[in-house]
Formats: sequence, C-alpha cells, structure tokens
Amino acid sequence: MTLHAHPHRRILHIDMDAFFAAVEEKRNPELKGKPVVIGGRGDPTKRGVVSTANYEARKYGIYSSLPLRTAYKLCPRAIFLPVDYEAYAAVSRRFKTALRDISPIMEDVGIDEAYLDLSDKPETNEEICRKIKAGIDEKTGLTCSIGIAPNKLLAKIASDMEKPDGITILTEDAIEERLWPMPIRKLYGIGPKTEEHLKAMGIETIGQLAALPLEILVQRFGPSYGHYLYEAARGIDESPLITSWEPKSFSRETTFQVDEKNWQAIARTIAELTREVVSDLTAKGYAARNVSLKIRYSDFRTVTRACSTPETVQKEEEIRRLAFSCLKRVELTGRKVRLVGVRVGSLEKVAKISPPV
Ligand code: TTP
Ligand code: MG
Repeated sequence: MTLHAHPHRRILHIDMDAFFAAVEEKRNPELKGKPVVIGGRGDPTKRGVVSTANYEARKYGIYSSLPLRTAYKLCPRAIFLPVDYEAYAAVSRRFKTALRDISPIMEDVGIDEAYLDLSDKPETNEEICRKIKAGIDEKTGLTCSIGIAPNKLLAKIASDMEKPDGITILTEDAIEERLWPMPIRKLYGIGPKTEEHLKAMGIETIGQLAALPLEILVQRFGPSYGHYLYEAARGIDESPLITSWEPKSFSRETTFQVDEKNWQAIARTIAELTREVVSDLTAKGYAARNVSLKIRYSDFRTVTRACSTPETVQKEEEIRRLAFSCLKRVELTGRKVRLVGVRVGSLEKVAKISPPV
C-alpha cells in the first residue's frame, strides 16, 4: 500500500455521468434524448433492479436499485437494456488511463470514480479540469463531474453537486454554508443503519450532526466511529489516497426469475456462479482460502455459510466442491430460494495460470 500525505492538499474526485447509460448511448446514438434504463437482463416484466438510468429517465423518478417493474410503471416508453458489464469495464479502464496520464497519484475506487491528488501541480483548477475532461473525452467520448477539495471526503461530496459535466470547488470556509444543510446520508461512511439511528435522535442534516458533542457520539457509536462522525461533520478528513489496491474478494450472485425449490437447479446455478468467480480469480492472479455461499429465501431471510481451507484453492472443481459443502449446511426442505451468491475471500496473489483449453 502506498500512502501520500500533504499539508495543504488539492484532492479531486472524478465521477462519470450516468455511466452505464452513457456507454450505451455512445455506442447507439439513437438512444440520445430518450429515457434509457439499464438493469438485469433488460426485460422490465422480469425480476431485477435498475443499475442506472440516464438523466431523461431520472425525470420520471427512476433511480439505481429500484425494481425494473416499478421503473416500467413510472415510464413505460423508456428503453430497457441489459447490463453489459464487460463493455462498461472496458470503458472504465480507458477512463482510468486518462486519469493516470494526469498523475500517478490516483486512487481507483469504483467502476466510474477515482481520486487524484494534484497538490504538487502548478496548474490552476480550471486548467486541470479542462485537461482531465479533454483526456476523458478523447479516451471514452463521455463526460464526467469533478469535485475539488482539501480532502477526499469533501471532494466526493463536491463531485455530486453539479451533475452532469460539472466542476465544483468546495473549500473549508464553505463548510457551514454548503455542507451543513445537506442530509446526513451524503456523508461517506453513513449507511442506512447509522442514518436511522441518527434520525431517531432527531438529527437530519450534517449541521445538526456537527452540533452534537463528541462524548455523545462516542457513547452512541463507539470511540472509533464516534470520532469519525465528529470530524466528518466538520469536513475534516486526513485520509491519504491509496494508490495501489488489492482486492479482498470476488463474488457473483443472481436472482432466480421464479423462486426455486429444486435442489438440482440451485446447485446448477451455484456451479455457474462459481465458474464466473473462478474466471475473475484467475484473470487477476489470485488464489483463495475462503469460499462462502449466500442464500436468500423467498421471504427475504438471508443466510450465509462459509468454508475455509488451510491451503489456498484456485481450481474451479476445488472451489465448487467447497461451495457445495456450504450448500449442504443450508436448510432447503420446504423452502423456496430467491437469490444465490458465491464469494471467494482470504486471497493470496499467485502467478497467473492459463485457462484450461
Ligand atoms: P453512480 O456514479 O452512482 O451513478 P451514475 O454514474 O449512473 O450516475 P451519476 O451521473 O449520478 O454519477 O454509479 C456508477 C455506475 O455503477 C452506474 O452507471 C451503474 C452502477 N450502479 C449499479 O449497478 N447499482 C447501483 O445501485 C448504483 C448506485 C450504481
Ligand atoms: Mg457516476
């Protein structure tokens, strides 16, 4: 892990606009100006959720994680497309290359977002942003939004403030005016549970959170997370960019079109997911010491079972055997299964092996 710290930092967060939809529009210009929804297999009469919607479709109240069927009700004339992950990953790699051309101090945080630390660059914010946008346009033909701030926490909030194709500079002296009126869930690290907890305490905005004494936060959330919340609400974040990154796990999951009670069919799906996970594991050059299985029943109750091995495993048949031994420990009689997932973890880097012919 490589860490970079600087006393007066200039951190940028770059986030692509309506990413999956933008890639689809780029390769099929006829989609431009029409509402486009990407999700599942692209069939809104079937189960699945929205991965993303373009800005046209968002006007109808469609957003990521909404069931596809609900999206269809909100806008029946929208164009529904299946998720083509390979295509988005290829564009994502070109996007990251454009950023690495600007600076090697880049933290890759997701398929369509990254941080850059440009503290040492002489160029003005305006010049830097023009260069980044031109580089991304040249490599992908797409637009992004940029947030500039003294730290990662504020830069990420800033990049979301003027989407699409925006540039937002958030300085420390604007925290009270611009950060504090925002809802608490905009703060990185506040998930649904913390949000609920804080709302039960009457805290809705980041400003209200900032008004809470440290002792209360530590008492409610423990010393580490309590301190984090105290500082985050004030826009304080000293965390450095992490420029090289190791994956923690690889996983795949799928929802059955119709809840499944047949053991054979469930096992077959687990075998398919295992094959996909192993293909990622091999491509990235890792072996695993932990295999886990996730099962969600028709009533949404979810269980996981895990197996660990002293020696790392890498071959499909070994990992499948471990996944099946997890499956044997799951209660299936008289129950229907909605979703299954396979994950491999406790990874170790190994030499890449060539796929079997
Ligand atoms: P986001 O950057 O959150 O969304 P976006 O790029 O589509 O739109 P915005 O202009 O607001 O940034 O996520 C990036 C991609 O990740 C998105 O195009 C699809 C995918 N994604 C999911 O698959 N499921 C999700 O729940 C979310 C939030 C995103
Ligand atoms: Mg985005």
